[in-house]
Amino acid sequence: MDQDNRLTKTKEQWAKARRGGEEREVFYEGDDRLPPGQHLVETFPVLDLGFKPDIPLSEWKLTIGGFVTNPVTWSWEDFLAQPQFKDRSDFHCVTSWSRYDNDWEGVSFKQIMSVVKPLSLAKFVLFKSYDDYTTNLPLDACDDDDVLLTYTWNGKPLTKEHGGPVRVIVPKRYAWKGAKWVKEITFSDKDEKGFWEVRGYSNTALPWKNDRYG
Ligand SMILES: Nc1nc2c(c(=O)[nH]1)N[C@H]1C(S)=C(S)[C@@H](COP(=O)(O)O)O[C@H]1N2
Ligand SMILES: [Mo]
Repeated sequence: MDQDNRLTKTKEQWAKARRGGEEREVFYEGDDRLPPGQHLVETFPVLDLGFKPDIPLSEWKLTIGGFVTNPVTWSWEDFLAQPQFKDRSDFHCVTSWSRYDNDWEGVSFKQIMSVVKPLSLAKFVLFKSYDDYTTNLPLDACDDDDVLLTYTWNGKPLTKEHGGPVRVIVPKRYAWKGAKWVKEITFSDKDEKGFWEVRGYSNTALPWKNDRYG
C-alpha cells in the first residue's frame, strides 16, 4: 500500500467514526460537560501505585488473548503497523479532577476486536499492566468509538509518568478504568475485578452517575 492510499484509509476511518480535524466532538451526558462532583483542571496530574515501570520499546510487548479466535502478541513495530486512530476526549479522575480536550493517537479498541475476533462468549475484558495494575470492563464499554490504546498525548509521545509507551483511554468511565503501561488484554466470559474494583471502587465507574464506590 503506498503512502497516499494509507493516508486515505486512515482518514476514511476517522470519517466513519465521525472523528478527525475540527469536527471531533467530545462526549458528555445531559447539559453538563463536567460530571457531578468534579472540578476542572488545566494541568495533567499523575496517579499511580508509587511505581512507574520503565519499558524500552525494544522490549515492549502487548498480548491480547483469552476468549478470542486469533490471539496476538504485538511488538512495538506490530502495534504501529495497525491502522492509526485519533480521538479527542475529556478525562475524569475519581479523585475529582477533570481535564478537557485531550488529544490521543494510537490503535482503536474496535481495530483490536477486528484483529483478535472475540468469541460470542466473551462479555468482559481485563487489562493488566507492567506495574501489575489491573482493571476490568464489560466488553460493551470497550467496544465504543472513543476507546483506544494511545501512545501520544496532545501530539507528543506519551511520557512514562502518564503510562507510556502505551495506555488505554476509556473516556466514558472514570480514568482508573484506563490502564497505563498496558501489557495484556484478556477477553473472558467472567467479570474478574481489578485493583481498585476489589478495593471498594465501583465496578461500573460512570462519571455522570457519580458512581464512584462499589
Ligand atoms: N498501570 C496503571 N494504570 C493506571 C493507574 C495505575 O496506578 N497503574 N492509575 C489509574 C488512575 S487511578 C488514574 S486517575 C489514571 C491516571 O492517569 P494519569 O496519571 O495519566 O493522570 O490512570 C489509571 N491507570
Ligand atoms: Mo484515579
